[in-house]
Amino acid sequence: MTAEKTNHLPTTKNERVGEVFDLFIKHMKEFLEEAKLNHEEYTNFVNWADRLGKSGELPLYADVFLETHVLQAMYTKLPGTQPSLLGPYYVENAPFVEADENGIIDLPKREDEPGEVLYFSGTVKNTDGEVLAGAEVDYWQNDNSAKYSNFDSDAPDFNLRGRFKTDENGKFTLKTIQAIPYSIPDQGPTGEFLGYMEQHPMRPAHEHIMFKAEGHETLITQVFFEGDEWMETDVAEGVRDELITTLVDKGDYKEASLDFVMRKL
Ligand code: MBD
Ligand code: FE
Repeated sequence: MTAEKTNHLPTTKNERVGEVFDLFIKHMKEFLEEAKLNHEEYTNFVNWADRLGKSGELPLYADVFLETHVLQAMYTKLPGTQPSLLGPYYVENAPFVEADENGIIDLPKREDEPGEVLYFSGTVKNTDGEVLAGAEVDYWQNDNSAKYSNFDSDAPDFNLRGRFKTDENGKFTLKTIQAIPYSIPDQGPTGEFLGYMEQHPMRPAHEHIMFKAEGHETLITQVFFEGDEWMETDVAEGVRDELITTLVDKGDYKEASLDFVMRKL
C-alpha cells in the first residue's frame, strides 16, 4: 500500500499506562474468579461494547456508570465542596456574561424561555474560609424540555450556558430557569444495559457548575433540589448531600442558593 500509514505505533513509553494496566489486570483476576465469568459472557460483553462505541454513547456510558466512582475515590475524604460529574454535555468557551446594575447575571436564554424563573445564588470561598472574588464560574443546565443546548435541544447553541465572575464578596446571582429531571438517552446500547439492570434512566434536576480560581483546584460539581423524586435513585449516582439546596417559592419566581468551597493548591 502506498497510502499514508495511520497506525499509532511506535508511541513513546508511558510508565503510568503500564502501572495502571498492571493493577487493572491484578484486580481483574480477582474479579473474574469471583464473578465466574464464562467465555460466552465475555463475547457478549465485547459485542455490546462494540455497539456502544459505534453508537457514540461511550462517553455517556462512562460518565453515567464510572465517573462517580473515580470522583469518590479521589475526593470523599478531602475537605471542600465535593465534586460531582462533569457529564457528557459540557461545552467549552460558553459566552461571558456581565452582571447588570442590580448584580444579576442573566444566563443566555431565548426570549420567553419556557420554564419557571429561578434566581440561583452562591458564594465561593476556599478551605481557609477566604472569600474568592473574581473566581470564574462556568455554568450549564438543561432546558424545560429536558434537553441540553449544543446537543439534543432545538435551542440555539450555548442556550442556558454561560461564564461569569464572582463579585468582590465572592458571590454571584444568576437568573435562569429551573432545571428539570433528565432522562439519559435510553434507546441505544446504554438503554440496553439499563434494561438488563432494571434501572430507570433518570437523573434528578441539576445544575452544572465549574469554578476556576488562581491557586485553587478547579471544582466541577452539580447542584440538586430537595424533594426531587429521582434524588435517591439517580442513574449516574451524582448526588452528594452537601450539593442539595432548597427551592423557595416566591410567587412569580423561585429562589435557591448554595455555598461552594474550593481547595487550595
Ligand atoms: C447528564 O445530564 C449528566 O449530568 C450526566 C453526568 C450524565 C448524563 C447526563
Ligand atoms: Fe447533566
